[in-house]
Amino acid sequence: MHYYKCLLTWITIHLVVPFDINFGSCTQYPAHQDNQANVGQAIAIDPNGYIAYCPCMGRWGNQADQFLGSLSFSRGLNRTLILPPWVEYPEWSPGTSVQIPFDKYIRVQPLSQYHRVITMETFMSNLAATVWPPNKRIGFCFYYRENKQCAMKEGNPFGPFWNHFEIQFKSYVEYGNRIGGGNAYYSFNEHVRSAWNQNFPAEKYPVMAFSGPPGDFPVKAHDRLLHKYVKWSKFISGKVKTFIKDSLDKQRFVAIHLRMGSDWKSACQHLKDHEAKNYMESPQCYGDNNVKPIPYKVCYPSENDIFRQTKRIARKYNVTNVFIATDESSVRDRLEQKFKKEQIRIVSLNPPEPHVELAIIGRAEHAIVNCISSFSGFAKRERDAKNKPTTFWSIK
Ligand SMILES: Nc1nc2c(ncn2[C@@H]2O[C@H](COP(=O)(O)OP(=O)(O)O)[C@@H](O)[C@H]2O)c(=O)[nH]1
Ligand SMILES: [Mg+2]
Repeated sequence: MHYYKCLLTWITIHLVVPFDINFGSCTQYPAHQDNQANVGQAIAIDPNGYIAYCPCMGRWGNQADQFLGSLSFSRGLNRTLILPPWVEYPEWSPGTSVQIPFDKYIRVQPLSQYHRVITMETFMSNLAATVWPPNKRIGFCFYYRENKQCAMKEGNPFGPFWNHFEIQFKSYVEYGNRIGGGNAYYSFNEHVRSAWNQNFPAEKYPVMAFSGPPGDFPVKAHDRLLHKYVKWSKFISGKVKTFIKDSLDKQRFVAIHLRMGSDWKSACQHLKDHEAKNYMESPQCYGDNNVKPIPYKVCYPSENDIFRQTKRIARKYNVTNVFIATDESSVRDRLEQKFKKEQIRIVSLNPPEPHVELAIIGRAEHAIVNCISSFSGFAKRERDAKNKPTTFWSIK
């Protein structure tokens, strides 16, 4: 049955329809439940080409940060952005990764108000066989590693990411020195754009598949504003709604993000050992031209400071509920005890779910977050997009 369906599809694509419509290939990559409607749909082919990339750096915070630069880059080049699955690293299986469809967490439709996008599952299931046949699969990297090859699939998550879609690269191109080096992703710049288009025209390179995100980390100030097109999926917002109804009795609340796990403590140690004016997501609170060293406590605040700062905000907003999102539950437990005496109730999500916690922070009257953390950065951008106030630990 499957064979006949595939054959029929092939005949339809190759003999019946004009070149710019595709009705699907034989391999189906499952989309998230919110987006099932797309499977098997007729989809127009973008003659300007596509951009694909592996979100191969960091976890959610980093991936979501670099997604904005990649979105902006794609619009500058006027190519459709293929929305990659999010890469997650299961705790129970160190050294491996899993690919989670983009639209499990973030809606596709609002993004298309800014630029043309398609999920990687939909692209691979419906268009790849025609637009990007195996002999056209060329990997793009900033610099070659050795033997004129990009390390597209070396190590985790690089290998598992492309293998998830059974993608093999036939050849490679390096673009760093052909496109103006450090400015390669500023595709709104006329010189940069024409360098990309001249070197890599869509006819020869229908898909530019990048080994990593074609966007800066941390996200540039102008691209941060694109967060207004980033909306939580129904899957996440449904969970948020339930939590606010059941655990907060729909009452007003303030939220705090405590990034305090052991990996973070070692990362913050860098600020004790070296003077740094920029560190990870720090431009979100210090801007791009900070001149003073960043104090350690901005990265890793003391529990006393957290207590005082939170109490002040709770009083200011006249709320008795404080939502805590954290990667270190022992800090939360100690704070819970301290706040009991203040008639303030600490609420958190149990079991923890990072995306749902972030989305809850997005709904609070006020949020205090970590300037250095890209996970916090997501909350800050979402709240800015909604004109909601946010402050940072240990910054006046
Ligand atoms: N459940 C939960 N997980 C968190 C929280 N903060 C951090 N994490 C986890 O730690 C990871 C931090 O990595 P990343 O997102 O790259 O942000 P960054 O390292 O803080 O810049 C997140 O993706 C989560 O998996 C939190 O408040 N709640
Ligand atoms: Mg990180």
